[in-house]
Amino acid sequence: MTLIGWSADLNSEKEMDMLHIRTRKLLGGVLALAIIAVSSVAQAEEISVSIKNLSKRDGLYLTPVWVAFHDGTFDPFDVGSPVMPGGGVERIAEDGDASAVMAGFAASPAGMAGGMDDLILAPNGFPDAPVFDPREGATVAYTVSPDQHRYFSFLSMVIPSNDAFIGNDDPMHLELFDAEGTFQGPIDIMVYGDMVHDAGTEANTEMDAAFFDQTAPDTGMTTADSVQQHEGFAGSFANHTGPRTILGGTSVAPPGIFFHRKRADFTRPGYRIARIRIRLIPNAADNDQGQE
Ligand SMILES: [Ca+2]
Ligand SMILES: [Ca+2]
Repeated sequence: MTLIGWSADLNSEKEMDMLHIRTRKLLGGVLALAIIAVSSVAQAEEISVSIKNLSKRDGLYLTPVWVAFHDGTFDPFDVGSPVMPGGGVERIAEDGDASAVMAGFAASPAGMAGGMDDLILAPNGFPDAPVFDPREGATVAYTVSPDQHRYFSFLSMVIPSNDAFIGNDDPMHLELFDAEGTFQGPIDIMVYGDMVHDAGTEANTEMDAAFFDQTAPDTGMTTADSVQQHEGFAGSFANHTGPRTILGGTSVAPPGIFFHRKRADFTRPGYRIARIRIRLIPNAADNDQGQE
């Protein structure tokens, strides 16, 4: 897990200065008013979330990325344990379908407590499917509150595969704000090839795999294994077994997408799948106050 990381907070000092300015402006008023005003400063932050597929040309695709901002209690999978059959992780990992995880999130304690989730699309790449092509990126802005959205989670399917996906196991690992509400960024989450999970819900036959000969959702040979690090495609650096289908192969549906034997092999040392970059967007009101 040391491969997920982020750099030091560069913004907290400025934010504290802003807080002090606002607090001083309220000193003439009643104490209760000051407390309400200061807490409102801490509660509304604009952030940007940028997803980038880092795999090279003829490399891997990623389905639209499910992202969530929550209180740290939403935990849809654990490495070493099977996922719920037919649940949100299986649907994402096999078909890139986020609807089940979004429904599960909305009904969860984290969702009920004001958690927020979204599906980040990449509409400019492959026609008719908002997937992240190799090298493609997208950025979305969100208004988050340190109280309700302290932690960040994400999930996305690796294409092509039977049930390979990326996402954080520990729902409290990616901390946007500390307990005092201070933004912990700028945050860069690097996802490497050895962080690709196998959902354990479908055999890695490389048949009935998205982009190859999968004809309908939820097909393939069902398994009930634990989530684990993905072994790699057949014939990959880490997995020498079986005839190669994906690596060096060309997709069937949609047709004609080539997957390079090395550039689509996420088990090669240092292979970079994706980067998720989270930044605080400077607040226009803060800037006005700073200039006074
Ligand atoms: Ca977990
Ligand atoms: Ca599998």
